[in-house]
Amino acid sequence: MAGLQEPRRVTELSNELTRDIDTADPLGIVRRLCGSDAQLFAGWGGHPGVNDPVILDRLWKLSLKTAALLKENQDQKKNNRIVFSGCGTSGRIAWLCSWTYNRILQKFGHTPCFHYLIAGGDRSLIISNELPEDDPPKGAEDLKKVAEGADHVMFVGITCGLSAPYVAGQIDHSMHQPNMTSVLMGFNPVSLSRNAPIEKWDKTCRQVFLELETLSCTSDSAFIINPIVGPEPITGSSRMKGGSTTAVLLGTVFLTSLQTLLGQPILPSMTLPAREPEETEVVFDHSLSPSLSPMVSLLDCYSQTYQTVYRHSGGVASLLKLAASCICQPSGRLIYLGADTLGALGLVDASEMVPTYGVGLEEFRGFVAGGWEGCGNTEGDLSGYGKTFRVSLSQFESDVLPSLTDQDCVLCLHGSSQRTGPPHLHTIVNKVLASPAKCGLLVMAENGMSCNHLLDKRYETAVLIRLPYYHAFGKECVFAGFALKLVLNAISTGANILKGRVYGNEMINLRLSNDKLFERAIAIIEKWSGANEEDAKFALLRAIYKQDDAANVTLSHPACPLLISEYYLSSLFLSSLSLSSSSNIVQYHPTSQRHPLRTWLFHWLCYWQEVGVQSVIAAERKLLQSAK
Ligand code: S6P
Repeated sequence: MAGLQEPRRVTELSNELTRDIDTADPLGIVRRLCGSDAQLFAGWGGHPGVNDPVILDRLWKLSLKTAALLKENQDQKKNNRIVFSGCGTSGRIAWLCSWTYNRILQKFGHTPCFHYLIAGGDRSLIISNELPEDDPPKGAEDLKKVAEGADHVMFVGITCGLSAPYVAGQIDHSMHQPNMTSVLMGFNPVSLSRNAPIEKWDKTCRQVFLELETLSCTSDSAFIINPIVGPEPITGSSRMKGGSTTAVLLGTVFLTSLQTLLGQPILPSMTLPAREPEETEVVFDHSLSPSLSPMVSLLDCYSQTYQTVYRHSGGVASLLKLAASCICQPSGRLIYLGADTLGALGLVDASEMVPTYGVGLEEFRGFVAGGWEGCGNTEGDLSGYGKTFRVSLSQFESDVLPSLTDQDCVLCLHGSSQRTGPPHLHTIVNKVLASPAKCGLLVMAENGMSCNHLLDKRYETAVLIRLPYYHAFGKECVFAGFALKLVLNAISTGANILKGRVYGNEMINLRLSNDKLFERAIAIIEKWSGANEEDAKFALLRAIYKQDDAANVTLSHPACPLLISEYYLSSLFLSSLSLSSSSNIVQYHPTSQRHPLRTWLFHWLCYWQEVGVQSVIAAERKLLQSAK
């Protein structure tokens, strides 16, 4: 498969800090995630990181350009728009950030001008849908629609792996429009961006992104924001560090621009830039520029938030343990309840479990006070699409509350600045506390706010994280949201690790529902079996199609149209297959407690065995050695 023979993208490498995360206890898991998240701020492998002067300079120029566009909207009544776009988690962060920044504009009497796009539309906000990620023409079409009637569009295409064709299609469109600024955000060197052929398209992501990179050297309408933050703690799981870095970078650039526009400091303690943005020269040493310092201080606020979260590692680990005690039960569930941005972050975290760990739709759920109302999403109330989209607390009360058992964990997410919390949340929480479910409380506390009213001794575990920074512009819980994202990622990842869905630091129960995930699966097989790429791919196809006979597996590349739909269906079939684990596989697994044989990897091993016993023995030996 083209592209697989090349050096792997940083975002698809295995992180050496987490290689044994599957053998760690809850606290050990959180500590390893702390080390991996540190790379977000510290950088990795000699590449420029978020604090590198080269990256800071680009962020600063981008924030100046944004501030100028926002000012034109204010002074000249122009219709400039800022569009964040991405697939999966990148699209979800795009949604959360555009929602927040529009609320800030509205609070200060300005017209909202931030938009988001997510491959597959709003349904992908909470149900993963990877196939539209592979569609560049659809990406371009979605962008054209949102740009209609605008004077200027600043397009920010987010693809953590520099790998999403949907975003490539949009960048390819935007960089050839005179009224668009193109920004590419991702966490690999452009030279390592994905180069695999794309169905229905004559370009690769790399060709498009390299063209943008060249343009960015000469034009102020093209930007590449690609600090390197190291491999993900679970290989390829860009919802983790990739999503967090996206949130940090969008906040750093666009909150700074909003500060310039509004003449209001992001935090009361911050000073406004000393000079007008237009007068600022390009600087590569931020300490020389008084204008740059508020932006850098903002970055530091995120960094301190990270540190504060992991100073509560013990508390995070105890919530993880509580969640895992339910998830490890045969029909256990983890349910997040919250309000506003914090509630929405619960929805997002839960939505990512299906593709990453191959779990059922009911296993991880999020509910938010008010449901879709006030969530700032384009398509409004999505609850008509089915049960999974019924996300309000009332819907929780009718759909889930009556069925809660002691195998369920309900985690209440609170912000202490919501003095009493939304009344409905309070009522529902009381009902949950009276149910057989295990209840946990997580409070993101603002400095100086009392939280006693939230504490209740019926919670099995209650954790309070007091943050040095909480709001931006007095109301939007930007830093509390970032802190919560880190904690929820740790809890849900940890619960899946303890359930046995991670081997070493690989997700081994992923759903093979698009090209990128298919490629990742091949890489996992190569790694554990020592097979070459072709053999690994062939074995995987046979496992998917349940075909032992080579002649029946003629589809050689997932970009073939038939295979796209076929293997999507097959992967669904595979998920159901994976639930019925057969006991004869047990001998291949060294730590069956932790890895309950529900993964396609082990099904693949069975298929492999029938044609190459030696390889299975070698793979088994490897598994056993690494388990020691
Ligand atoms: C990753 C998540 C995926 C990705 C999506 C986009 O943990 O499950 O949904 O967000 O594939 O990836 P990228 O690299 O284009 O941002």
